[in-house]
Amino acid sequence: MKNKELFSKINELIASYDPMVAEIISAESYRQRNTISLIPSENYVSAQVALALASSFTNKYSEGYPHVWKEGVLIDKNGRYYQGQKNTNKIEKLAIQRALELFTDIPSDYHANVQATSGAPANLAVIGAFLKPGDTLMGLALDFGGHLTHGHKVSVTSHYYNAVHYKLNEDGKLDYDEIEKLAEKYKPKLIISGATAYTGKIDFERFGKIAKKVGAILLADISHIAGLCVTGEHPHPFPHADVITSTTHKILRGPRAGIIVCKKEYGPQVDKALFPALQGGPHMNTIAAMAVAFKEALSDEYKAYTQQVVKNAKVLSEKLKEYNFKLISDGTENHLILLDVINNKNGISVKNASWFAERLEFAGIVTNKNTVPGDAKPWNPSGIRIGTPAVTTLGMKENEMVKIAELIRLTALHAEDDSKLTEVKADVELLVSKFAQNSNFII
Ligand code: DSN
Repeated sequence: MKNKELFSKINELIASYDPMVAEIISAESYRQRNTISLIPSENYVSAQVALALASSFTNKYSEGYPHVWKEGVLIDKNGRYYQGQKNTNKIEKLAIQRALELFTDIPSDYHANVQATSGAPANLAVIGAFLKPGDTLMGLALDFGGHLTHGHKVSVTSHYYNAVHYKLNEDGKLDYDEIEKLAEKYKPKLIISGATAYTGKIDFERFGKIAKKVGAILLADISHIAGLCVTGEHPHPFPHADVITSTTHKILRGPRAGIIVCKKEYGPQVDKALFPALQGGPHMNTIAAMAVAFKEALSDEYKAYTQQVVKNAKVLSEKLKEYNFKLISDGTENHLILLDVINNKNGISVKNASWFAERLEFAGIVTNKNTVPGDAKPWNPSGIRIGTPAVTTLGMKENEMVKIAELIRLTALHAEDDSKLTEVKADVELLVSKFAQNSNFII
């Protein structure tokens, strides 16, 4: 049975009990099969990841860990609070072992925690592991591509800690001399390198030197680029960083969850900061799905996938440039492209980025509005963020990127014209449904 038939049978089963829910699930599948997802943090999972999520592990409570720490040494001994953990211990140990294999060269020097329910709790746990309330952390400012949990004013990471921020330079690049100056001035206990909307390569070695100089822990939040780091398409944070965090559902194509990998010496405090300090029972079905996703990410097919993600981003960005869109940092060195659709007098611009994101969706192209460096109003940003992980999973290559650039251009040029955008939408559906139809991923 093909994956598509299998999942349609599963939905028939849901429909036989709850037609209302089944109908909404079908509608979402239809939406995904007929629109192009260019949101760089989205992807499609394999059937085996989806089915592990639906497994009996969802029934189990497993507070604690499949190990205990004794004087800084990890002991292979049941560290759970409830009975019935024979299999949860096996699956979590397997996920940890695969995570270490995937993220490190010398697994025995590191520790992995696979219990964070997403990237935000993973970051909170790491901050809690190393900082006391009131201590200083430093990260990239949100309006320059940083994340809420890197100390933004609406996040608990600035309510409980003293957050200071570095920005990008005028070319949209990290300015390491400036970061070093700020670190020397504010003496943060934790420096966060990583972003949600940064199109350049990150020099983790330089970050590591800066952190060392001021006595800070270096956290590399690689949620967006994890897949590129583990396959060599982007420099790896280790051994320069002390800890890395990542979501597992973006380019890693796993379940919606977070992972923390740290130098072994920090294992006890990181584990304690995640549970019991921050979370309760781990989601064991998600951990099972993570183990599957890590096996996939260790394969040659996955390496080829990440190479294609980068190639696709290059072609898409070059084509958009050719069409006179304004790209922050003039291109991309990863999978992510940031368009300034407002401040571009001599090229393609629109009246409002939020409105343009809606018009793109009308045409079947799903993106997100985003701040660009220097935006004064994060709620009314000037940018559109796009990326290639999802379309690459569907099997799209350079030719399709050229087509997608053309469809974005047409949408921008005719943004006010519903009938023209309906034509674009028909082209989008034709393009994506062909790939969705043949894909073995869950779409
Ligand atoms: N929502 C994530 C992203 O899209 O990058 C960040 O949390």
